[in-house]
Amino acid sequence: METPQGQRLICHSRGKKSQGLVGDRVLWQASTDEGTIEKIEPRRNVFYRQDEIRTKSFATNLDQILILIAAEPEFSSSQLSRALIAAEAEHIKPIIALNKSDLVEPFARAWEWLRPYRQMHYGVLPLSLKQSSEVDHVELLKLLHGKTTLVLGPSGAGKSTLINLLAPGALAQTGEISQALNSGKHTTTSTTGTGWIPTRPPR
Ligand SMILES: Nc1nc2c(ncn2[C@@H]2O[C@H](COP(=O)(O)OP(=O)(O)O)[C@@H](O)[C@H]2O)c(=O)[nH]1
Ligand SMILES: [Mg+2]
Repeated sequence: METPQGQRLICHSRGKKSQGLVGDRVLWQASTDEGTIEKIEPRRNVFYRQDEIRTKSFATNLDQILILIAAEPEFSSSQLSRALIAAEAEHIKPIIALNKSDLVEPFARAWEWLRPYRQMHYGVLPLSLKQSSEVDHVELLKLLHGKTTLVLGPSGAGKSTLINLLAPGALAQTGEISQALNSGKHTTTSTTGTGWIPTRPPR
């Protein structure tokens, strides 16, 4: 939990099980060394993570999601589609970005493969996050400015690189949420790392 002053506290919920989601706004009360969540404010939307087996609430109060994929490693079309559907269902704006444009051949292949998405109203933003010149990211930075954005994409796409670029040191501070997409009995080999970053300007 983070206070309006930017102080971070570990808070427990009143009930046995935490009902909180990433992005929740809460009313809390200080206890001796930490805090208790008294109430979760109404949510303006909820982003769900879904697979064949279950649906799990994942993050809330979002302005948009950034689906970050890259020329390499290959990405799964079903994960891309699921993310788009989950966003549309909650009226959250999706942005698709294809990273690693410096890898010319795989990038051209992926770009071609994304043609249907480019032809829908989404568009796809080409990126090379490793090239640290601001000019390359100015478009993305404009889209993220002042917005609460959930960044998701497969492992290796460049999420950590992006977060470091936006807020050097943020990874050490906030940590990163990583989890298997299909954990449980019918586990597949696909794993997705997801990082959440508030892209609002610092207070
Ligand atoms: N060639 C190339 N590599 C990149 C680019 N952006 C990130 N990478 C590299 O891709 C790898 C995975 O990036 P990382 O940010 O850790 O991905 P994450 O798993 O989504 O957090 C790292 O070795 C990065 O240095 C890029 O634009 N071009
Ligand atoms: Mg990472």
